[in-house]
Amino acid sequence: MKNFTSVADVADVKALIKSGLSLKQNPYAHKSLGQNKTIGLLFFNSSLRTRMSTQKAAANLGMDVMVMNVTQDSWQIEMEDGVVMNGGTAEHIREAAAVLGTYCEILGVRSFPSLKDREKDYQDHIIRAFMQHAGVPIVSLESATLHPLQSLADMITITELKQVARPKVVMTWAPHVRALPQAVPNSFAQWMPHIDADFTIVQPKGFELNEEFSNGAQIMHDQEAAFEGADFIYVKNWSSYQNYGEIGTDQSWVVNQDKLKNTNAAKVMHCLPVRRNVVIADDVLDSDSSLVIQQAGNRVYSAQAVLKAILEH
Ligand code: SN0
Repeated sequence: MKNFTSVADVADVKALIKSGLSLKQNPYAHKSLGQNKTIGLLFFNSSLRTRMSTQKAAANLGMDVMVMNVTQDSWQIEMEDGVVMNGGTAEHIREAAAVLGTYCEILGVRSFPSLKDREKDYQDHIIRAFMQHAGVPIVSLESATLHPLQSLADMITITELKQVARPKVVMTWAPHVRALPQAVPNSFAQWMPHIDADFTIVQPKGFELNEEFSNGAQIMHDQEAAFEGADFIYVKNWSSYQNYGEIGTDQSWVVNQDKLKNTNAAKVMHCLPVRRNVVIADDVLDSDSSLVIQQAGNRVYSAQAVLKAILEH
């Protein structure tokens, strides 16, 4: 694998999932693979799981890790080409990315969308600029439109814990108090057709995802009907794609224990961070129905499978 920015970068998704599950059994089996290699992790936005799990994954492979919170610790980086840099930005992405490429064998980049300018966000400008100018493999640590390390961890989790050969997986929208990216649901929808599952997305009218990503899923608007017989329920808020960045707060979509009654003892997933009793109720998060901790634990093996594949390239 050269870069890891979407499912399209993966030649064999099932093999990568298998690699993640095998690394979970034997995390230190490839300790010399990353020897004398460095990964740089650049955060334009907050992170807990992605930052720590990717560091751990790199360490398991024997790599050195450097981390920077770009917006706090570095110079303000200019992203536009051809501008006169007489404003707040001190350094251009052309230099910044190229320099970091001389220090690191792999670079990871996290950058969220503005949720104001849809066209610009969906160009995924920051990660593309790094791919263009760094000269080393780029791993998405969540871009404006996709979060592939999360989705791979989700595929690993479903494959690991499914009780039937072809589970029913339902991704449901849930309310939130802030405008959140579509990256996690776009990405989950993009990966789901690559595993054995029946996949439904349910959301209120006006919160349908970009069809480029949701293509192939069954689309519904009635949460109760969608949950019937579900084996896995993936809960996530996202702001509107159509009415770009609009927040949805409809409380009737909060996922609680009562809503699981007609499911096939569904396990509930969420990428975290989750706002309790805004998105998912305590009675789910504090019960055996919740997989969120196991799911987050698998982030290590998702990142490790990806780094291993890049190092072996
Ligand atoms: C991000 C998102 O894409 O939804 C990161 C998820 C991995 N989530 C948030 O920004 C949550 C922020 C909040 O205030 O709850």
